[in-house]
Amino acid sequence: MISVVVPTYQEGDTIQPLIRGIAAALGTRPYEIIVVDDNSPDGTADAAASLAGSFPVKVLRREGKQGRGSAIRCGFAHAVGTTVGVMDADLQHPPATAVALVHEIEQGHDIAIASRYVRGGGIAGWPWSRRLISRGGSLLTRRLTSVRDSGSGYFFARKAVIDKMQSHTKGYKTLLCLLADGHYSSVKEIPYVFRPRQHGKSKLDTREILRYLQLLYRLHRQLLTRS
Ligand SMILES: Nc1nc2c(ncn2[C@@H]2O[C@H](COP(=O)(O)OP(=O)(O)OP(=O)(O)O)[C@@H](O)[C@H]2O)c(=O)[nH]1
Ligand SMILES: [Mg+2]
Repeated sequence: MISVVVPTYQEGDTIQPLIRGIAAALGTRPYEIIVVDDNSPDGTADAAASLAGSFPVKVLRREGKQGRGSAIRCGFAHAVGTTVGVMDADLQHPPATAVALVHEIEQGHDIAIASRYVRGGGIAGWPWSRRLISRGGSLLTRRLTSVRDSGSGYFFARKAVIDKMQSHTKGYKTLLCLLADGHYSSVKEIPYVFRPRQHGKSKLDTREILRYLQLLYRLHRQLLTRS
């Protein structure tokens, strides 16, 4: 069983095409899609719930906007699959790549990451400022992990690996926390091209960037005290 966790805030235009896309990608494999919505005023949760009769969709409705990392953790807590994935709702993460990621887990890898920074991957249409933040962010993690796109928001992992995540490292960048915890033996990166948003608005703001820097600082300090 595969559980796909999708955090949403104001993604009413894309949540339905996303659900259909995941269903098409996973085909006959048993799966569930867990949409974790923070009371989006645009009715994202209702739009997702209206497909629950046709697809295995669970909608978790939270009272207010509590951040992407917290929404993902909430989804993990409800996931029943032995393989658990995370993807954004704005169609920047192509659903078709999900099957390649799941395949890597089936082949024995513990974590499979959709990566912008391996051969064949990339970013289309981002301004230089966003590229710099993303690339700079990834470079800052090099001492923590050899994974090239450790800031990716699109990955699958064994539930057993996720369950071992320590609570104090469950931050905004979920994948980085998972990698820093180190409860896995093999990771595979699969290339994909991250496209600009076509609908809705970005939720990446200065506060999220500061939270990321704080997390990096904490993880580096943890690394130093371990060695
Ligand atoms: N439940 C929940 N979901 C969130 C929250 N903030 C962001 N998200 C979702 O997390 C995913 C990623 O957020 P984005 O705003 O797309 O971040 P990004 O992809 O780094 O930025 P863009 O390239 O500008 O889209 C999307 O599916 C959002 O709807 C939140 O506070 N709560
Ligand atoms: Mg996005």
